[in-house]
Amino acid sequence: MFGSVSPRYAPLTTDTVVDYVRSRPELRTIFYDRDVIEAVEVGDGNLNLVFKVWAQDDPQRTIVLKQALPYVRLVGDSWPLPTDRARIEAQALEIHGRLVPQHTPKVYFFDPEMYLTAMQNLNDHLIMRKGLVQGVTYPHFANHIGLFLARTLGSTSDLVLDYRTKKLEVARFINPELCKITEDLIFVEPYRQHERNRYHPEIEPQVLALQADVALHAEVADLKEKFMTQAQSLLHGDLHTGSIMVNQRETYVIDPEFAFYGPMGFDIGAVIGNLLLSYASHEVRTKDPTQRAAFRRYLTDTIVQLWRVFVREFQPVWDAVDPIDMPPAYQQAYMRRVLQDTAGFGACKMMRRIIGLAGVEDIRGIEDVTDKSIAASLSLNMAVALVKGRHQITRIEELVDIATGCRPTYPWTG
Ligand code: SR1
Ligand code: MG
Repeated sequence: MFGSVSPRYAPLTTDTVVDYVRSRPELRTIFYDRDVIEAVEVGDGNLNLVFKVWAQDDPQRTIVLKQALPYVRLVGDSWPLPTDRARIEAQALEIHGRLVPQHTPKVYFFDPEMYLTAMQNLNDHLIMRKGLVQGVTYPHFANHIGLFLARTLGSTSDLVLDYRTKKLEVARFINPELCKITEDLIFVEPYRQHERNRYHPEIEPQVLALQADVALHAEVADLKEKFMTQAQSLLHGDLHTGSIMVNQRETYVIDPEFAFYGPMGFDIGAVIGNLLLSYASHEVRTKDPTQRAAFRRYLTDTIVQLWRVFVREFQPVWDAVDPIDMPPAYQQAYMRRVLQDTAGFGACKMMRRIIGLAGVEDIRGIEDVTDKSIAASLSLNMAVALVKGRHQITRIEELVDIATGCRPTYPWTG
């Protein structure tokens, strides 16, 4: 255990959640005494309880309650996890809400004794990963997420915060156990035989080759070191397409419980790596070549556009720095480093989803094992090419070209 849990803490159930809601003064403008209140537990993530709660006669009056469990839900109480992550998430949501309110769910309150946040129910939005699996496109996503990344990463960096605030913020967001999950699941376990790995046996030859690739290990070690030591900006820390809710008009970023001060490229890479996993999955998910090409074009255009928007929206940060301290050549080198980090971290995020404990529906949800192996093989080839090729990348189009130039190795020949 990580310290003691509050004596008031009890995991909510569908039987207790309604009384809890009625007890909260912050919710009196949403739910009235006369209401019949209904609730369902909908958490399908790896860690927490999530309840949707609504008034029976007016389902538009609705909220979500997210409560931390003291262990990893995916595995059980053999893997304890600090409930302090709920505080981290609430404080990150507060910052995101200030910087990009249009992309952050409204928070009604945080209960520090129940490790629970009450927030807007994004009822009209879908987890982006589910939409991408279906081949749905989101025309505003690139602009929205590019802006989200520029604002949240730029405004929390040393380029904007004063020296003291930045260091106090780094301290406030120290998140060791959640970072340790990332360090192990993303930077360690996929590259060795490990009991927590979960790849399907058909892909084993390619996994074993990757696990024997010493040059790859050196690159991953480099990225791990950067993840652990570069307190560049306040990261979301887990910005995959399961942490994004979308519809045709809007984009919301949820679930920043892995937030900490780390390298910007980790968040940008998470988005791009997951878009590339979707790209790989449609090698088999979309059988019609014309449809496949169109959807993949959407994915690659999105990657290019989100980076361009990120750079454009980051420009006001550069416009405000002292040009003697940070001349244009430094600024360009900084952005190039972020781009190369993006490629490397995105690639590590792809490999972990194929080999490691927590997979993603895009790939692991493919039922036919041959199809799944093709998509997994392509994902791994894209990821290895990106990790190894990232030092030469100077433009986002080059990142896309490296990834889209790959083919699956499966089925094996010879
Ligand atoms: C044991 S937790 C596995 C994963 O779930 C979260 O969403 C993070 O991605 C973490 O790595
Ligand atoms: Mg999450």
